[in-house]
Amino acid sequence: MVKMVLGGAQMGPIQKADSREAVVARMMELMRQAHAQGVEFLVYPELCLTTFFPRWYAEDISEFDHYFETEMPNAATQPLFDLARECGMGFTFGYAELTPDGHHYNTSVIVDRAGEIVLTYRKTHLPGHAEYDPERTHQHLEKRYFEPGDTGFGVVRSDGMVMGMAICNDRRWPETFRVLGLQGVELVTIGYNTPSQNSQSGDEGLEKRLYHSELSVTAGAYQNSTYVASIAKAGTEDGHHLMGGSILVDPDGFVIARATTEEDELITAEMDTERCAFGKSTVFNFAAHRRIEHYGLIASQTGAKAPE
Ligand code: CDT
Repeated sequence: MVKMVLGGAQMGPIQKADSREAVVARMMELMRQAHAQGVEFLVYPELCLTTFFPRWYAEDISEFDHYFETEMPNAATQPLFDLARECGMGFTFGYAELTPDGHHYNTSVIVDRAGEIVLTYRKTHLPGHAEYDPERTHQHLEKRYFEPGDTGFGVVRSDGMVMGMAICNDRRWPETFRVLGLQGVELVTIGYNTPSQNSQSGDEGLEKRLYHSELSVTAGAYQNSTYVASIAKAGTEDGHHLMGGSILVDPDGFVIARATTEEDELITAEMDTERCAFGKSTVFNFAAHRRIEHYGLIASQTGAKAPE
């Protein structure tokens, strides 16, 4: 069981022109603030070393390989790993990964207090589209630049608690949380880049998007009796607005910390993994109550099939 201060490091916008070194300096500043406030585990957003480049179309996708990291840590991120080790702080962050054999993933890692990567996750649910779509108000080309992740939703017991990761759109799928819940997860970390406007629906703006994000995350926390840290990259990147709304959520589904800006902003809350035990042993005691004989469709069918 672990009692500690959990931190969420919301990041403000990152422009195309910003260097990795400049971004890592901002991440380190947030880590120093977190350390001063007693944080022992810090959560950064999805794709937090670069601008959210899937909003741009490139005919030849290799033109965007410069947004990808070929190793982790690397020269630009090593100072962050070093600072975390000095502070005795675990952390997680997202980045675009290009593997030695040429695969492109939207990836996040958990780094323990000793500075070692202890879990890698590659995004499962890739939203958007693969080809330029002139009908949309803006492009969301994750299906063009990334392959669906090959890791699945794993967990790791690290620094005394069971942790797992999801990335952005994954949070909208209850399957994500349940697969992590079935492995006893006590902290789910989620980074996101969510445009504040739906590119295909003019009436889905910032307010609805913030609501749907919070609804998904608080439900996932409650239904699996786990803490969740859901952390944004926010603000206007090269003219395109991303919503903020970073939150930390307790195992009863209540928001225990909330960002109020669209800038680099630290949020913190006390967490105690013992609080996960009540829900996991009562209403969401999976061993006692789940009826898997009726859940087969979830793992055998993608599209919905309504009766004639
Ligand atoms: N980055 C990411 O996954 N964003 C999506 C936008 C959905 S609209 C294509 C999200 O679910 O927040």
